[in-house]
Amino acid sequence: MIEIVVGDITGLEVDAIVNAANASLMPGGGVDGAIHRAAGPELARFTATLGGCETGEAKIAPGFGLKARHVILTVGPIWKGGQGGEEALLASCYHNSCRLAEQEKLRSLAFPAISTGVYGYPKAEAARVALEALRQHEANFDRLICCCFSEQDAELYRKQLSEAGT
Ligand code: AR6
Repeated sequence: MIEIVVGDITGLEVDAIVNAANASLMPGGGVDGAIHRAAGPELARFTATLGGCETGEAKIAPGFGLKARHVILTVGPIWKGGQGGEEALLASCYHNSCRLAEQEKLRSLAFPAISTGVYGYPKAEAARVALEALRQHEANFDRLICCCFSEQDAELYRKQLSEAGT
């Protein structure tokens, strides 16, 4: 079952947390800034060696100072009105992050609401895309978590889950 939790993703004790990064993989703001602050400077030193990341792709790093053992870095699409392939790119972020975790035999994985902050993706739409993609990987994990930063955001996820009849 997909879990919807409210809180700061940096505090989760899971095999990996996913970071909503930028293409350079250098520390930014939002959840990315929080993850880098909690992991410590080793994370940026490591991500500097990864050669960046294309939108929709994912890379993996150790968790360093985090409670999570790994960080999966993915780059969400910047919302441009929905005609620029944003939905497929956002779904790819979820699929590719899950695939990396599956390859590494990780059993618990937590996602933030990728692209819904600075990148401007409408939150309800993003929740639908996230849940549709994650449902396809659910069976491969003991815990698959959507970590929302507010109760309001979590409510959007719960609404999508109930509309989908799960
Ligand atoms: N834990 C969980 N969720 C959080 C946290 C947290 N600690 N902090 C913020 N959120 P954003 P994006 C939520 O802007 O839109 C960075 O500068 C937040 O409420 O972090 O993909 C990168 O370097 C929102 O719902 O990511 C990129 O340049 C969600 O995380 C750019 O921002 C995503 O918001 C990526 O933009």
